[in-house]
Amino acid sequence: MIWNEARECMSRDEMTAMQSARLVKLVNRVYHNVEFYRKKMQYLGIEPGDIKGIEDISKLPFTTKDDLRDNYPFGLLAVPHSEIVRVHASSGTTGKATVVSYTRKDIEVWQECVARVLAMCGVTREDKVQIAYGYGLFTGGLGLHYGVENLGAMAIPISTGNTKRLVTLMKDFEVTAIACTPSYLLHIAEMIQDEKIIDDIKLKVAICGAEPWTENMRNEIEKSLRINAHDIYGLSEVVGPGVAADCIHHKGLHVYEDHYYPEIVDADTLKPIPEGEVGELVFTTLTKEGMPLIRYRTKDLTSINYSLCECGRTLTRISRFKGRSDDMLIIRGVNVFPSQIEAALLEMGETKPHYLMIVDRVNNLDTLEILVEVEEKFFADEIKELESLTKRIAHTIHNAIGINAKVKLVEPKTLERSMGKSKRVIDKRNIE
Ligand code: DLL
Repeated sequence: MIWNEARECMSRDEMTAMQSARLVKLVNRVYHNVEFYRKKMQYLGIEPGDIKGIEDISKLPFTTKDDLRDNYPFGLLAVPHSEIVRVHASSGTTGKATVVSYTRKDIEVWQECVARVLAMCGVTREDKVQIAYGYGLFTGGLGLHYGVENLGAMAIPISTGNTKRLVTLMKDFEVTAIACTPSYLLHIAEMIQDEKIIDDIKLKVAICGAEPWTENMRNEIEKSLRINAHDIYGLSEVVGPGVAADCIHHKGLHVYEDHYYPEIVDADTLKPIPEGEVGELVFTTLTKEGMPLIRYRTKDLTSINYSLCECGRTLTRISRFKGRSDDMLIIRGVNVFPSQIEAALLEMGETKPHYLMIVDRVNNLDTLEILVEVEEKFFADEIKELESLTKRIAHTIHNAIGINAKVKLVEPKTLERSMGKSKRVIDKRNIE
C-alpha cells in the first residue's frame, strides 16, 4: 500500500510546479515575518519577487546551525508565540541547544510524513509498534509516536531505559514493529538471543535511524531478528524523523520533497554538486509555518538520485549517509569516517559491529586504537587464534582506511551499549 500515492508518484513536472508555488509563498512569509531572513535577503539585494520558482533557489542565502544558536530560543519564529503548540530541542555537545517550534499545522504535516514512512515500510493499522526512541525534547520518540497514531497502528511508547522490560513486552504484546536507533536494536537482539526467545517474537519490521549505519549492519540486524530493517532520516532543525526513508528495495532514501526540498552542495564552495556525487545535504522547509528554514546546511554527507525507483515512487532519493562532515576524523592527514570501520568489520564476518575508536596524539603523531568485540570462543581458544584474528582485523582496517590502527580484541559486552545515538569515537586530541 502506498499511503499518499498522489504525492509519492507525481510526475517531475507536477512536483516542480508544486515546489515552486510553495517556495514563492515561503519566501514571502519569511521576508515579511522573520527579521533574520529579511536582513539576509536585503544584504544580498534580493526581493521576494525575484524568486519566481524553485529554479531561483540558489539566489537565496544559506542558514546554519550557528544562525539558530544566535537566534536562540525563538528569534526565527515566523508566527506569533500563541500559534506555537510544541517545541523540541537538540542538545548538541557544545554551545546552546537548538530549539525548534511547531504550529498545529506543522505537527500535522510531520505526523503525515512519518505515517508515509511507516506505510512505505509495510506497517499497517494491524501493527503494534514499540517506539524505543527517547521521548522528550528529542524528536525521535514523539515524532514516531504521532506518525504511528496517524497511520492508525497501535503505538507502544516504551521509550528507552529498560531493555529487559522492552523485550518482555515485545513478546507478551506480540509486537510486530519497532522504531529505535540501529545500535540499540542490535543490543535488543543480543538480549533476545541470550534469553533464547527468538521463536516467541513476532517482530517483522524495524524503522531505524538517528545515527549513521551501514548496509552490513542492516543485514546483521535483519538476520539476527528475521525482520526487514528500514532506514529513516531526519533532523530536528528541519522537523525531526520522517524527512526521508528507504523503501523495500533499500536503494536510497526517498525524500518527502513536497515538504522538504533537498539540494547537494560542495561544503567548501557551496556550489551545487551533480547528481550521484557526494556533498553536503541542504534543505528548504517548503511548508513549515512556525520556524521555516531556507537552505539549511545539515552537514550530512550524501548524494542525490533523481531516477525512478523500482517501487514506483518518483520521489528523489538520497544515498545512505556516509556520516557528517563534522564526524569526519583526520588521522595522520587521512580522512576517516567511523562508518568505514563498521563496514570493514562486518564485511569480514568474524566480529560483532561493536567497536570503539580511540584517537590520540603521542609525540606529535596521531595514533588510532580500535577496540573490537569478538565472540567468547576466541578467548577460550588458544592465544594463537586471538593473535591471528587481531592481525586479520588490523589488515582489513588498513585496507579500508589506508592507515595502521592498533587493534585490541575485547570480550562480548565489554563496550558500553547505547539506547540512543551510539558513541563510536573518543578523540583525546580534542580533550584539553
Ligand atoms: O536524530 C531525528 C531522528 C529521530 C531521525 C529518529 C531518525 C529517527 P537530531 O537529534 O537533530 O534528529 O539529529 C539529526 O542525526 O543531521 C544526521 O547527522 C543524524 N541522522 C539522523 N537520521 C540518520 C540516518 C534526529 N538515518 C542528525 N542515517 C542528522 C544517518 C542520521 N544519520
